[in-house]
Amino acid sequence: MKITDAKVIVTCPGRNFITLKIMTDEGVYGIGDATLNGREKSVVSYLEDYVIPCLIGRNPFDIEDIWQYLYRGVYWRRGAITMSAIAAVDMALYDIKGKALNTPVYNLIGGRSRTGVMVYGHANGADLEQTIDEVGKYIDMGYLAIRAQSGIPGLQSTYGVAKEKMYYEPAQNDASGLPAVNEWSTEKYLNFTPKLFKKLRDTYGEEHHFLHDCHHRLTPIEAARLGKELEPYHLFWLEDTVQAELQEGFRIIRKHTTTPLAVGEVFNTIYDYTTLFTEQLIDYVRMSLLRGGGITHGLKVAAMAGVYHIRTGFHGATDLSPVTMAAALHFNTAINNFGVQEYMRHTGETDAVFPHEYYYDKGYLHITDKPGLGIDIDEALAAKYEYKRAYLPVNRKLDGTMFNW
Ligand code: EZ4
Ligand code: CO
Repeated sequence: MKITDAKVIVTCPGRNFITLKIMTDEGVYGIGDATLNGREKSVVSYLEDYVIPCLIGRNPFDIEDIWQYLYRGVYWRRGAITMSAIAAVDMALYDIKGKALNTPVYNLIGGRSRTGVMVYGHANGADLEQTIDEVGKYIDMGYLAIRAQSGIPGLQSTYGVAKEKMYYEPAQNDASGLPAVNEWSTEKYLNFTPKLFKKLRDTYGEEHHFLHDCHHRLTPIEAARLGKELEPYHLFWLEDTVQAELQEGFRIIRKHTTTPLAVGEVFNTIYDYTTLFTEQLIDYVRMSLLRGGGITHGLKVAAMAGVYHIRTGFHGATDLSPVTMAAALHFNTAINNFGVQEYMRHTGETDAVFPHEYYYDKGYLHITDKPGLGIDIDEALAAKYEYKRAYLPVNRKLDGTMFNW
């Protein structure tokens, strides 16, 4: 079998998605997600101008060699753009191999390890009372794990609080077409957040898993304080407490708290994790297959994580397309050290562009035995939605100082 052609499909059914489609001489094609929220066109160029010419004529079954060619062979390694582009190729090749061998992708990487993939949903409200109510709605929908984010008294905007409750959309411009500006106070946040989780446990008891995302806004010692104060409420995890480039910072957090830690949605290779893994400083790997070089690299990361008692909890926000979700579900079904999968729902508009096999039932996502990834793109429908530049917000402290979003 030979790759004969490949193309990049740009669409915006409510938000921007980039999809790579690889075609073969036997008529089988595969698709992969290449969406990098807020910087989408950089990956389009990377694929069209540099990657696609290298794929033509290759045997699509040689997934490892093609991966290494695109990683080692480029000299300029790592980074969100490079690794997202490689991920798109990798997902598409697995999709092709599954279809060609007439088997679902999970059978190519270990087979079935579990009956379903536990997911967590996103409950959020403008204030404490509303957030408590929103969590109740997720419990009513059967979710076993729920992330809770709330507006903070005294701050006009907070990460994770959306107007459209089910479909959180972080990328949207301000009136001038530039990034919206959020407002931040670590003091207000740290004083408020333990109250939220106390109220959640008082209201709903111990049965459900509760999660929370700090979105990189604390220093290690502040994260240690929060982790410690949240201990009585038994969180499933506390996510992205600090700006994560400094792996050594996690030593301080770990020394002070037993609250489980998750990190990595902005990471893109196994090398971002070496200190975190070998010193057992975290509990969950957040790097999605999209950001981290696809299934080929994800398998290596999960294998190394497993040695250190670390499980997966992949990023699954609305800005990762249903193609990444399909790939993640095959992956999560096959590996042993799966923990949880983030599931921020896509809108009906997006789901129509990406017809898929996976479905939600009572707290779990399930895949079917359809060969490949069980995902497709409706190109005619995709063509109706023109790309719109949309930035992620930026974040400033109350005195105007530029901060982490
Ligand atoms: O901010 O995917 O856990 N999920 C998150 C997301 C990220 C977005 C950025 O594009 O932190 O909301
Ligand atoms: Co996050």
